[in-house]
Amino acid sequence: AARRAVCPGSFDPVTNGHVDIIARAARIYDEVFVAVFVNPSKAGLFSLDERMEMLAEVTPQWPNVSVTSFQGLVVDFCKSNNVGVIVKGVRAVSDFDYELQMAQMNYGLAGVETLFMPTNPVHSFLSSSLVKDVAKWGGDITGHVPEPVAERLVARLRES
Ligand code: COD
Repeated sequence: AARRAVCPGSFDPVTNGHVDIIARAARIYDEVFVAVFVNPSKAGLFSLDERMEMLAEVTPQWPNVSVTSFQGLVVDFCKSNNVGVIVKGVRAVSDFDYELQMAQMNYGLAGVETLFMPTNPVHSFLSSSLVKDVAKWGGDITGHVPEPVAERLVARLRES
């Protein structure tokens, strides 16, 4: 059977930290789903469609990666799509605390495993929210997000 993994997240927007984890997961598993979590209680800067478009734009070089979305529990997404592993990037010890709780909950709920991947240190301090904040105040985000994402960020923040 094909070994399938999922990289779940908000991806509002996708950063180079996310791309690094997706690329590394694509080397380990036969198929990787990048699944954008639909959070009804949080609007975000980009719509679900925009987030998925950007993810597709920056992952064409990995033919075994596909971009999708999900509502509800990540383990239910796993069940419906025959996915056995959740891949998570861990930036620092501070991430580990909450990620460990989620991993244990997800294993308990459905026997779905979690693979923790240590972030490339060049992305340790990177998050979607920091990128949005830096871009908002005119800071340089080159190297933190793929070029098409940087362009969309600048355009979106100019609108507001
Ligand atoms: N370097 C490497 N990896 C990174 C970096 C970085 N700089 N930044 C983020 N990541 C990785 C992390 O693994 C992170 O979890 C993932 O990318 C996604 O990041 P975000 O910020 O886009 O997404 P989050 O943290 O908002 O996503 C949270 C989930 C949507 C994964 C989580 O809330 C979830 O699974 N929700 C579904 C509901 C559910 O099942 N809840 C119960 C869980 S027990």
